[in-house]
Amino acid sequence: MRPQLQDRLRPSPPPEGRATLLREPAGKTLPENPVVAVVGATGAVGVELMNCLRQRRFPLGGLRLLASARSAGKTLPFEGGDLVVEELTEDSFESVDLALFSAGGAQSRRFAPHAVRHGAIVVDNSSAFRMDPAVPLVIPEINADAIRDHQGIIANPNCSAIVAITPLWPIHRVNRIRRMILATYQAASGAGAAAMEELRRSTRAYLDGQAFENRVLPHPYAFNLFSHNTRIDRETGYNEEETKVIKETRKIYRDPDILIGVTCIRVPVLRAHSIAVTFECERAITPDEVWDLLEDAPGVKIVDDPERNHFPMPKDASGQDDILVGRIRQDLSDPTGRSIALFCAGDQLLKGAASPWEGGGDGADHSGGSHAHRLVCLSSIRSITSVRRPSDRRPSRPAAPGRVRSVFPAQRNAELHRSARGQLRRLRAVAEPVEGRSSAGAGDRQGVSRS
Ligand code: NAP
Ligand code: 2RA
Repeated sequence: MRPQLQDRLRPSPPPEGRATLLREPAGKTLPENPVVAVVGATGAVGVELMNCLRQRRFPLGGLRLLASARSAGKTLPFEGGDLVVEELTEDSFESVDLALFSAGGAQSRRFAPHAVRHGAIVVDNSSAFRMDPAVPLVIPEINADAIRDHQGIIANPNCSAIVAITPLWPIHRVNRIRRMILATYQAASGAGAAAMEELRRSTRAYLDGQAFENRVLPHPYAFNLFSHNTRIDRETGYNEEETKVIKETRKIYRDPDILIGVTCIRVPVLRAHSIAVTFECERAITPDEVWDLLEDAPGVKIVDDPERNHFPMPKDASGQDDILVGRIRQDLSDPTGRSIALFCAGDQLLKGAASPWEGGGDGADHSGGSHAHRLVCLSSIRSITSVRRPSDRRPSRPAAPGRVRSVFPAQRNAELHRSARGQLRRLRAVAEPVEGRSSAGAGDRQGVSRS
């Protein structure tokens, strides 16, 4: 049963004709100062996109803000002035070089081909084209090289997938992860600006003892959590969010056989997703090795301070490009020593380009030669110009005030790992079959649990 389900979740070919519709000269690049259109400018992602363009001094040749007819004529502040929001139409992309789509799958499916026809490169945040083989699905820290083959559209992955698999990539590269189990704690921000407002208003109503009718999300949100608000596939039992995580991970990792179990949950957090991750490698692996692999990994910051019980939290992750990773420990349920458990949190509205195009991501040369090509790489995700140059790398970068940059002392680290190894030895002893011993072994197993 299970292999069949996993097979169902493998990447499937796109609907006929779609790849042809998108076909453009492969690897097309941008001018030095591109005219950018933000599609969905009034939404949760759109607002962040504009912040990123401004804060990172993206070399704009012009900026057009597009949204639905409801927002046409509204103004949004940008660089000291006010820009007027226009209604998205098929003709919105005249002289646009780069179109950043964050207005939902239906809008992407309908309008992205028009943007491409007008000569724009589209970076799409929706799920409309992610599994199309003609469309690169890119996390720059992992597969920036895929951008080279774009034919007009570059897709940005599902945000839970980004937060979970970016930190796992440096591990997967050296000791293949054959199986991962994820449990997400997804913030309101992932469901858009209206869901964030529903969380605020329903919490206020709850505290004031007033009735509140939820309109955006399917269940009461204040002081509650629920299974992700996407449709469940009755055949697999997985919802759309979970299915995206599985399929997209396989495409991005270029590993169709990686086994993934995932449960997606919406929690009453305003911003930034958190994910509990357990993964099993092909060979034995220790928390020390994971630390070594992640300490300088692009787009990742270790936050792991057992003394102060300080680990990744959405509050700390909010507003920063790095994904916070901590609670790195041996998974004691695997007596072979091949499994690790960890916890991560990432601001999925921002997350976030490192600089793999500068050769810092996977060791390959993704520079692509021209500055314009680099811009395309940079634009492939929401925080378009969040570039960390080699000189900015963590060891030499002072932590910003109030930011978490905690690494517990080496001695304490060693102690903890010795104790984890001890636990693992005890676990192995319990797991090994011993002649004459009852299979229950409950008393022995208690020795493994925390006191
Ligand atoms: P949102 O806050 O609900 O914003 C939606 C945006 O799309 C608004 O600007 C809205 O304009 C616009 N829009 C809606 N219908 C439109 C139409 N018919 N024509 C033109 N514009 C239309 O949603 P969001 O969270 O920003 O997400 C936007 C997209 O990004 C979705 O595809 C989502 O799946 C994807 N995404 C979001 C996240 C995240 O963390 N939030 C992560 C990954 C991907 P009006 O204000 O005029 O209605
Ligand atoms: C969510 N992954 O949090 C989505 C964001 N589009 O629901």
